[in-house]
Order: sequence, then C-alpha cells, then structure tokens
Amino acid sequence: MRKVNRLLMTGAAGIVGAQLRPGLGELAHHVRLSDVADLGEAAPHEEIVPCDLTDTDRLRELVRGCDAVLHFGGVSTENTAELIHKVNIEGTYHLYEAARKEGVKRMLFASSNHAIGFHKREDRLVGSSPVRPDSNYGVSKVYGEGLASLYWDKYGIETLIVRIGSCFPQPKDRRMMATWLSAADFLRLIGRMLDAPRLGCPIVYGVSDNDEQWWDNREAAFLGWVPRDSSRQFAHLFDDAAQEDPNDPAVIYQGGGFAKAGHYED
Ligand code: NAI
Ligand code: 15L
Repeated sequence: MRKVNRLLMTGAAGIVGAQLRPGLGELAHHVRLSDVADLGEAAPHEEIVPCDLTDTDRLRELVRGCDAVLHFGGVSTENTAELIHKVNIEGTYHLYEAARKEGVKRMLFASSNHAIGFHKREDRLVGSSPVRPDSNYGVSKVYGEGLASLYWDKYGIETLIVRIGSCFPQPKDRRMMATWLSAADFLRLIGRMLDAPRLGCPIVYGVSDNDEQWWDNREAAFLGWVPRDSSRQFAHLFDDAAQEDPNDPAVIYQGGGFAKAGHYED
C-alpha cells in the first residue's frame, strides 16, 4: 500500500496505542504520537507531541500537517460523568474542530462495543443497528459517532468509526473470546482505511475472526477488511464457560460488566 505522509495517533501511550505503535511506520512516513502520559523515546520516523485533549488551544497545532488522525486518546472505561464529558465529549469535539480548521480529511474514531452494550449476546448486529449504550462511557462513544457523522455530511471529513471489541494482547476472560481484536488485524484495518479511495463514514466492529461472533461487518464490506486472527488460540485459558450464570446481566448483555454495573458515582 501507499504510505501517507504524516499520521497522528492520540492516546498513543495507552493499551491500544502501544500495540499499534510498532506497526505504524509501515503506514506512514512520519508518525506523530500524542498523549498526556510518557511516550518514551521517539524512533527516527516518530515525532512525540505531548498534548492534553482538554487543552483546546493546542489542538490545532497538534493536528497541523497531518494527513490522517487516529483518535484513541481519552477515558477508556466507566468514570465520573464530569470527566467523561470533559475528555471524551468536549475533547473529541475540539479535536474534530481543529481537524476541520486545519484541513485534515480522514480520521479514525475509537468507538466501543459499549455504544451497543445493552444488546443481548444472541443479537447479531450490523453497523446500522440501533445504539444501546451501557454506561456514561458508552454514551460518550455514541456522541463521537454522531459527531463523526456530522463532520462527514456537513464538512466532508471522512471517519472510520471502529466499535472496538477488546483489543488486548490476549483475551482476559471468557467474554473476550467473542470480542477480542488482535493488534495485527487492527493494523490491517487501519491500512484499508488509509488506502480506500473513498471512505465516507462507515461503522466497523473491531473484532477478529473469533469462533463466537456477535457482529456482522457486511455494511462496510467495501473496505475489503477480512480479519485473519482468532481468539481460538486462547481457548484453553477459558474452559469454564459452563459455569457462567445465564441469568447474570454480565452474561446476558454484550457490554458484560459495563451493562451490569450500577451508577459509577453511587
Ligand atoms: P487507555 O486508557 O489504555 O489509553 C487511553 C490513553 O488516552 C491513555 O494513554 C491516556 O493517558 C490518554 N488520555 C487520557 N486522558 C487524556 C487527555 N485528557 N488528553 C490526552 N490524552 C489522554 O485505553 P485503550 O485501551 O488504549 O483504548 C484506546 C481507545 O480505544 C479509547 O478511546 C478507548 O475508549 C477505545 N477502546 C478501547 C478498547 C480496548 O479493548 N482496549 C475497546 C473499545 C474502545
Ligand atoms: C472498552 O471500551 C474498554 O476501553 C476496554 O478497556 C475494555 O473494557 C473493552 O471495552 C471491552 O469491552 O472488553
């Protein structure tokens, strides 16, 4: 594939960012990495630009000169509504505004399965299935998806919305056998996103070719992304599935523990 010139990744010090970072040099000549946390030493093709997403004044400088932005920064699990609003909702809004003003044309929005977490596991969802957020966090992802859609329809900024399942080096529990996304599959998806002559604003479920599947990416088939990895290789770690309580909300709903949990601030 053709490399883009400059690619920005926010949240680069996080769990997903750290897994993707080693592969981004295959996709871009210059990789700009940003976070509030330490990013270590820059490789020759990397630029490190620390930035707090709530520091609105610095965001234009952050995105300036970038061909595409991978937006992973933010609060990545349930938290106080106040923090989620400030970082995930306001921060994402100001990042998109900075992108619009600086002429960035292509984005990846790291959405989450928690935007649809109150669907049951036996429901098979497509990109246009109704949202059913399971947390304040999930609502912030629904906001980001709506914002991406607006910025495509009104301003022509394309976004790949990825409802990520569970992107970790390996599944951490039985549920993640169904939701696991390998870093290699994610990198191949980003490659398709950067290569597509016309992207638009599709919703893709970020999940590998696992045996148990809750999501169907047929509506984004034009991208030609076919995951190659599977959680099957980790099946031996979770042979206690028979002990799952079928009446447990964490087992009934796709969002697992996020759907089961009460209000974060109670
Ligand atoms: P993470 O929490 O490990 O990484 C998020 C990064 O954002 C951290 O390095 C943190 O320092 C940074 N950050 C937090 N507040 C910030 C601020 N105000 N300004 C700048 N940077 C800030 O999360 P992870 O797992 O790497 O997830 C990355 C993205 O993907 C998040 O948006 C998350 O919601 C989303 N996602 C991740 C999934 C996963 O399985 N890891 C599943 C679904 C969605
Ligand atoms: C997410 O959205 C979180 O960012 C991640 O930490 C996991 O909890 C993941 O969803 C999941 O559902 O496994």
